[in-house]
Amino acid sequence: MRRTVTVTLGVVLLLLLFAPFSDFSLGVQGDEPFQVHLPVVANRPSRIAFVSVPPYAPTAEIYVMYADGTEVTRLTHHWAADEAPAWSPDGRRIAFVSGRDEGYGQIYVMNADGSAVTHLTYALMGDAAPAWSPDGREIAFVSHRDGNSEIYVMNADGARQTRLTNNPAWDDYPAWSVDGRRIAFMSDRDGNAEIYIMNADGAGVTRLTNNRAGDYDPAWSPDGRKIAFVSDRDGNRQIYVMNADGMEQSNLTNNQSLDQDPAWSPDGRRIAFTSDRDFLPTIYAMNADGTGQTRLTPNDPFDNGSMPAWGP
Ligand SMILES: [Ca+2]
Ligand SMILES: [Ca+2]
Ligand SMILES: [Ca+2]
Repeated sequence: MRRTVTVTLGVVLLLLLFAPFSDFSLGVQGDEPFQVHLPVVANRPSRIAFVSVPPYAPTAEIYVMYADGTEVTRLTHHWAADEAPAWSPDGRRIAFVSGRDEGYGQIYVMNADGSAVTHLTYALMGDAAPAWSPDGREIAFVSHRDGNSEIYVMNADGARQTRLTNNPAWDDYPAWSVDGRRIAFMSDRDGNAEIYIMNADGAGVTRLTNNRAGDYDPAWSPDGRKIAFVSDRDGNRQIYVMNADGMEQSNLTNNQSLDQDPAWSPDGRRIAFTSDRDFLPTIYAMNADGTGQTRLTPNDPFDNGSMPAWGP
């Protein structure tokens, strides 16, 4: 009996002694033995932040996943709605809109892992649609603080909140050009929703679309040449793309469902968007020419996703 115990103990000790070494030898005999020990930032896939209402939860929360739809991680945990995520250019922070303090939306920022939530705006009537400038120093956003929807800009820490548009119309959906010199936005100042661009100081407003349908939500391509946007000119909301001067407007999605919220991948080859073609809104991505439309969030009847923001 005693000998059996001793032998068993000896075997356990031997296993404990050699376990680290066997792990090590397994590691060095693998195909890429040292990859797990080195920073792999250069090979890290890009990430998509998005909004989803979890099962049995009262409101929307912000999630992040890799661009292939894997490793979905929840970032916010609050009974109030959290939505409209926008990446800082370095991928380290996410601006978003939350009703957690005032009950109506205000702009917040958090680290990309959901920590260090900071409250940036406190306006009456609420703020929305944060969009980070390409140099990371400023955030454009929408506010109703002066009586109607206008585009504003502030430093990324919330300082120097400045109005850029001054028009009784609905002005919304700011999107920076990659060189930081211009902001595309939507306005119905000429009778219905159209896409406009202006200089980053609010001057030089130029209309890019001109039709009787609604045109919304511009998104500048990373090379600065194209603007994706949403239009219901063909009967329901679809994703379109045009040159940055408004020429060559073409349809990328063409179906009976609602497709919206276009967001370019950092390499400009793909566009993520929200589609309700599977009943609930979910995140899709397609090639920049509209081909290869694939669902990213799981094909589960309870899964839903919207407002994708494609980060580095
Ligand atoms: Ca929430
Ligand atoms: Ca306005
Ligand atoms: Ca229009």
